[in-house]
Amino acid sequence: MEEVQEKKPDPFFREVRFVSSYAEAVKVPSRGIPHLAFAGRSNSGKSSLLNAIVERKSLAKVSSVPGKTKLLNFFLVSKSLYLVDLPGFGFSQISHKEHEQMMQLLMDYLNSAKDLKCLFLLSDAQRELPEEELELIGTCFEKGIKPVLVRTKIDKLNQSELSKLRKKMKNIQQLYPMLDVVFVSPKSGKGLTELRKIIEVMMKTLIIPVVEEEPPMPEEAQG
Ligand SMILES: Nc1nc2c(ncn2[C@@H]2O[C@H](COP(=O)(O)OP(=O)(O)O)[C@@H](O)[C@H]2O)c(=O)[nH]1
Ligand SMILES: [Mg+2]
Repeated sequence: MEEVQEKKPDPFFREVRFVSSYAEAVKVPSRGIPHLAFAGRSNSGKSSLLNAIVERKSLAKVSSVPGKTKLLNFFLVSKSLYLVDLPGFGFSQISHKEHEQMMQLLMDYLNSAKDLKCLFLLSDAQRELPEEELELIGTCFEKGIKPVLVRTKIDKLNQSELSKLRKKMKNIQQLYPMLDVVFVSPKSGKGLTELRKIIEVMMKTLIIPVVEEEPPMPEEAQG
């Protein structure tokens, strides 16, 4: 069934501003505000998707030059969450050294950021899903970070390619039953409502319940 594309403005996501960039994961401060990060190969569509979610044309830099962004870029949404545009990690067969460096930066971030709650792992729908992406999904589950597999540029597939992709993704979900898989195209708007919904639901589960404090002991009963 085709998804209905909503075009109405989203006030929550529209309240967004760039806050800062970090070249090292250990420098990222912990403020108790959840991080939702966008990872994936260079050119997989991270910046385009982030812009589409917040309904801005060029908040995150959309680059036609692969691998240009090498920093962790933080965008604060409605003072409630950070969307993090992560550096693309390239294909190891093309640029081995850079691939290793960017993978290391991503792993450092996964290991050190207490506030990182969700990783959107983007992968161009026209390509096979690399083994490394599957491993990353496993790593996220191990660390208690919610992974969401996002197949991008879905507008470039025809119906038969789409149904093949759906089957493949179902197989992956048999491997990881808790994995959300979303098909998106910032170009056509497909999948954006679904992604925002995932974020909304996750934000609700993240609200730490207020533990009712035990009433203080009366003075005479202490000690
Ligand atoms: N056709 C199509 N092109 C896209 C889509 N998303 C991104 N692109 C293009 O893919 C290229 C890389 O996108 P970008 O967002 O910079 O990828 P990043 O390197 O992962 O941040 C750009 O030329 C985008 O215009 C999409 O959904 N459909
Ligand atoms: Mg980018």
